[in-house]
Amino acid sequence: MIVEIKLPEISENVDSGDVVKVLVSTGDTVAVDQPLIELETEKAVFEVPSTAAGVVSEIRANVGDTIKVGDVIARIDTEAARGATKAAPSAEKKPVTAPEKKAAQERAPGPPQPAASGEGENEDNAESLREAVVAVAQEQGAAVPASPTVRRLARELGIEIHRVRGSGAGGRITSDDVHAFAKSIIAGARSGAAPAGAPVSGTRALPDFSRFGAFERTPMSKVRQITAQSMAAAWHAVPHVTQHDEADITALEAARKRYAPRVEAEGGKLTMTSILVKVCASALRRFPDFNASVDVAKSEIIHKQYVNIGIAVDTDRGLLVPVIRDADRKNMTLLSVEVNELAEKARNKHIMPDQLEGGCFTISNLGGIGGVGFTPIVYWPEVAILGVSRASMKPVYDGADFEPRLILPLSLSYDHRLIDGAAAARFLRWVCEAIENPILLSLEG
Ligand code: CAO
Repeated sequence: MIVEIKLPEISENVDSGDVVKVLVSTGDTVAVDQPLIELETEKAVFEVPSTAAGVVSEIRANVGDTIKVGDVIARIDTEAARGATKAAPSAEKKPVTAPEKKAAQERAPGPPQPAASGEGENEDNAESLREAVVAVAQEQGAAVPASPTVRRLARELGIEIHRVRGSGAGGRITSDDVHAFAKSIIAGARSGAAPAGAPVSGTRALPDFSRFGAFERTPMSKVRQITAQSMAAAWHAVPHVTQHDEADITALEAARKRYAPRVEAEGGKLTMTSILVKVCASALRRFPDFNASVDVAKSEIIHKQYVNIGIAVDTDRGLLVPVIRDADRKNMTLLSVEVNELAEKARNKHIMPDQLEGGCFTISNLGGIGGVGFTPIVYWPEVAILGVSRASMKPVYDGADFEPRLILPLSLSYDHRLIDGAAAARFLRWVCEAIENPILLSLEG
């Protein structure tokens, strides 16, 4: 029997992706869950597995194609499948199962959406509001509606997509819009005038490096391109300030070591990161302005009633930020299991786009590598991010003597449009005190 393998539902608001790699050839024997292609969407790069075992009789997806949910990727002859079995689960190739994905979707309240028209507003108002929202989002470098193909075209032309005005429905940017924008830049350059919305520093013409020495050019990976876009956009949209503080984790570290085997028996790893997820989830409940987004177009603040925490994970493809849903409702063992699992999936390309969205606040722990402090970039549309550096022994004066104490440096970057310095200092102090006195989590968290 010939089975058609179609592109399954990816996540909310993502209905297509670009084929980055084709991982099988016609005539190959494939097993269930074996990756067929690598797909890039606006959110992530991930592998799409086969749902049938057999021999590949046809491949419909080619590198560079944009395919939609429901499009046929390959045809598998299941009858010719002698010896093709279910892929053996391994740490390297642990698949994301459909029930896992469904459970994640059911748990997930979904990502924060661009503001839509309020109830009761007439259609004209709704349309102008939508236009205003798109315009502001574009000015701020926020996520803008455009297909991966159009984004790629903009990248190839060295144009920052959020600078382009979309003429399509709901402000969607078309390839004609990108071409028109490119022409306006060329016309502006010829006349010596900078066109409105001309690209900023990142896209300025580079010098001729060969004047200074030898060099080579290598293509940016997809994850690197996405990171470059979202970091530059956040940098332009959010006025950043970073607050630094220190927590004494001497007692916590002893407790972590004591209880680590218990958590390990449940499949988790009790680390500073998973402990901080618990502490920050409680802090977000106590300080709701840190669990918010700014809607500039409506002059409104969106306070979220759910607490989803993103974890920055260093992978060989670059930075990925998987999200732990409802972190405030999970105990530390569960959180430790989930941090471990999501970090593994991110590293092994098994993370799905919907596991990378919907975050309220992000934790970036560089302490396993080193460093005494850094200024993380707020992960827009969130309003704050906690940077964690390496804990080290320091002499702390207790009023009589210097005591050796294990001190953890913490750096909180925040969106100063919404959060003032005093509020940030209070938030971070509370986090430090909760780390030093975990009873605060029960009393106030
Ligand atoms: N201070 C001192 N030691 C620390 C520490 C800290 N802040 N954080 C972790 N460590 C130690 C751990 O205790 C562990 O030591 P042992 O092996 O002796 O137990 C070791 O460092 C490695 O920790 P880990 O990486 O296994 O676990 P983690 O939960 O601490 O980190 C994760 C998980 C996903 C956050 C981490 O692997 C990672 O990817 N970090 C990089 C994040 C990043 O790139 N941020 C930058 C974003 S902006 O570009």
